[in-house]
Amino acid sequence: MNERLIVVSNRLPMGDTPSGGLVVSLHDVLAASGGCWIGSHPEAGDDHGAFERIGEEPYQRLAFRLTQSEMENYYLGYANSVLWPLCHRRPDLVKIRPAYREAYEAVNRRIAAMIAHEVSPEDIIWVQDYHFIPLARELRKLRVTNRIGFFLHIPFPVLADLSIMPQAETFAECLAHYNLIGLQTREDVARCLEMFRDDPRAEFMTDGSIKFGEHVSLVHSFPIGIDAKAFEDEARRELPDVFGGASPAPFAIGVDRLDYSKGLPNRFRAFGTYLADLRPEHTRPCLIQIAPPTRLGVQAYEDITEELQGLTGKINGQFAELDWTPIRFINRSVERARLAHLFRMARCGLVTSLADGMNLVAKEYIAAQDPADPGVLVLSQFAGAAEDMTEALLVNPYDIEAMAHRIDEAFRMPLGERQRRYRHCLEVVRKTDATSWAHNFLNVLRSSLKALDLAFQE
Ligand code: ADQ
Repeated sequence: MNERLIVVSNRLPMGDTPSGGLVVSLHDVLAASGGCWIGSHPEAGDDHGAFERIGEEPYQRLAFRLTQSEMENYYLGYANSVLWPLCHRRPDLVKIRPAYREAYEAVNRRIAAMIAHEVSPEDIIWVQDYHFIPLARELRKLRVTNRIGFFLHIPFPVLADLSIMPQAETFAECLAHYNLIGLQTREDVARCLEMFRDDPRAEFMTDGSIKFGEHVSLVHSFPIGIDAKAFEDEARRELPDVFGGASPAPFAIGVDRLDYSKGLPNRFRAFGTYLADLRPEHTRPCLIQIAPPTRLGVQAYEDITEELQGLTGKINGQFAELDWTPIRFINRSVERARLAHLFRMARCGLVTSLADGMNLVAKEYIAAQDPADPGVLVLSQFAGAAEDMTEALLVNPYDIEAMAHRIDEAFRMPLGERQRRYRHCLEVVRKTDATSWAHNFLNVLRSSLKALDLAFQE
């Protein structure tokens, strides 16, 4: 059998040296299977009916270009102003416009038609994330009978919020066209099953699969991870002088895309409360927050940027001294080697998401620590990572006082306890790494389908 893996994601990863857990792990799997990766690229040719082929080795990359209107209505619109806020429990930020939904459906139809031309009978297709929920349905309409799996990188929405979505009844139906629905956590699986249980069209089979019309799907959790070994190695490399000669006081670090789901205002407020009420006298701790802007053009992202600039100004205005700036708010992305180095130097890593599929920064922070003198991860109970990393300092990010106390605890924690917690978290990071994520998903996709094929033959 000459099986190829076809990965579909919103954006095509570029560059010869891939970085980031997801890209690296898929890169390896694709290279081994001689498969192909399909995704958008801003410089792809604008032939609307065919992919542009970029490179052949070690696997093919097939690019498509999104038009200006598709960017506005499909990407910034339906994907990031409807589905993203809805899945992150911010229905107040959902913007419903008919043009968004139409563009979302149209892009999924267009890409499905292009994939249908590419696919061979033995291929398996793995669709990534909320940009492409209807893709399997569109492929099935074109009589593509291959195995198709789907992985949702963000939280599965709560049932009560689903009805806010335009054409809410199609959500379950679209998902049911996938043979395997992969989610980050067991809690996500529970929410997805609750949705199917609430839907009279869905029938639960004795083997745990769900029958929906003529389709049978499995729902399973596959916690995503990082390339742990590579990140541990990266953090061990000596880098000269990241602070330009000034040796830093103990500091906490946050690294996030500048997104309202990451709980940054609450984090800044908690740090302010820590400075005001808990900081030992004569100490000058800092919070280094690295947060490059994303999704420019969506109002909610402009609002959060402004709110954070205001908070930084206020807290620094209140506490700064001529030679001490308590919050350093850096709106840029930082290269990975430097990031790993900063993680290792930081006494405390802050991940305070209000909702988050997994949060890879939590795993990167742990992988970067020095085992002889590790820092402490303060982790939101609402990040998917908290389901397994139970020895991080878990916190409710809505509780500012509690977060301030967690920061204090992290700065004061004795070495023995730091090491114990670190070792437990590191074990989780290594066990649920990027490679096992991809392999586990693909193994279940293959084996579930064998079982289903047999069932259909009987
Ligand atoms: P994101 O919301 O992007 O991912 P996250 O999982 O934290 O969140 O991944 C961010 C990645 O970007 C990390 O590797 C991080 O190091 C990097 N990064 C962030 N800020 C950076 C900066 N300033 N400079 C350089 N690198 C930076 C979505 C979901 C998550 C889920 C992932 C993967 O929202 O919940 O964990 O997909 O499934």
